[in-house]
Amino acid sequence: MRRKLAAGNWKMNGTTDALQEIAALGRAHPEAAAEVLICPPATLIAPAARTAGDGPIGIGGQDCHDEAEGAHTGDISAGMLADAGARAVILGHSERRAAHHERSEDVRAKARAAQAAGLMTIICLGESQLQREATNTLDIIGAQLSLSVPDGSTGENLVVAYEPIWAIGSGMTPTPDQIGEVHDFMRARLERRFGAGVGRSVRLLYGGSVKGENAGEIFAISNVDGALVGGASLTAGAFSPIISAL
Ligand code: G2H
Repeated sequence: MRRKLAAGNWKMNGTTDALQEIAALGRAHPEAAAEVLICPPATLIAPAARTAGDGPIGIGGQDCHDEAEGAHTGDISAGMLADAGARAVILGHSERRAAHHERSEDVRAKARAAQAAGLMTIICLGESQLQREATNTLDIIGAQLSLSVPDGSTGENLVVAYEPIWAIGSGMTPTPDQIGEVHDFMRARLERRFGAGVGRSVRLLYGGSVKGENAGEIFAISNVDGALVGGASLTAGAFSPIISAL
């Protein structure tokens, strides 16, 4: 039985004032059956972890370097994220693949480093509008999945998030059939690569314009184990109904 997961990706939003949203979320879901994560900007990870304390909200990062330390100005290692109180890290988000030219091979190297540092990795995949129209979406997803996910991944240290690029922050969501087709495909691929035990234990999240109003319908889709949420995770008021829908 896979535990449901709601992960909030704050992207480049939030200063110390926003910590009150984490405190409020913890108060609203003191015994959440689902796992709840907030991934704030790196500057807020340590104070967010202090705010979350031993409560139900876990804290994660949004990226890490693939090396443990060294001459990499501006970068942060997985061990540093863990040291600051993170238990997870988002990797390969399409905004990083686009703006920082991250290839799936780079994402895999980062994921290997993060898993070695004890972090749960949330690896993001997704096709653009152009790719959906011009090619077979499942070919794109299959290639990203096999190249981005490291060998040795398990149900504990790997979560995969399907985020069609055209649905991110756009208000557009795919149909339930479109989401289900990709999630069933990812499940089959993971089972083929890692065996049924591990393949069935990896959680698959949907991401892209998830909000309180559409969360219930999305969570009812086969092989959707939760959501990676951007805009609607920035306040406790907006994120709370999504958690409740899990
Ligand atoms: C997709 C998602 C969070 P939003 O980027 O990863 O953001 O929910 O704002 O579309």
